[in-house]
Amino acid sequence: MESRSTIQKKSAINFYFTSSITMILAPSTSNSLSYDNGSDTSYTLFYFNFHGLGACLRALLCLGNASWTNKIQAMSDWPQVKPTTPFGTLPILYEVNITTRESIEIPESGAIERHLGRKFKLMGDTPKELTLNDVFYTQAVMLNTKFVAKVVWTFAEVR
Ligand SMILES: N[C@@H](CCC(=O)N[C@@H](CS)C(=O)NCC(=O)O)C(=O)O
Repeated sequence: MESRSTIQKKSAINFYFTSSITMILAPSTSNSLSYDNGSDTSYTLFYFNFHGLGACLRALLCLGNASWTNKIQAMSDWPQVKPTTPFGTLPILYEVNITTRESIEIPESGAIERHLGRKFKLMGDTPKELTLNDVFYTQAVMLNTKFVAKVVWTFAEVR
């Protein structure tokens, strides 16, 4: 059985590993980069110029080979934009069917992650695979929540 601190260190390593892959696949700081795979669905991911809750979503869009735009919100005019969003937070995913013009606006990172997982058929094909995915997902969210609370928002002397 691994110790609590070993598990925490591993979760931090995983977090940085995922972030590094995302940095290669989809830089967070470029303004409105577009990627086009010629499909009839296009996506715009609206988020800030850091990895945060956008990292996993950018990686999913790349792994799904989607046509998408990386729309970056500057912190300077966020106070004006905030009230125009559904919950006053980012990320938001905009999905448009280019043929029918049908569109959907999705707030909440977890909802977007699962939506893209379903769209790109990454959720599993059997009840067992779905459940194992769910277990892994829930565990990853918990580790990330703890990592953010303990490392990101904590003063060095308290860590
Ligand atoms: N439950 C939301 C939380 C979103 C959230 O807190 N986003 C932060 C950035 S990571 C944000 O928009 N902060 C700006 C603000 O609250 O004004 C989600 O998972 O999408």
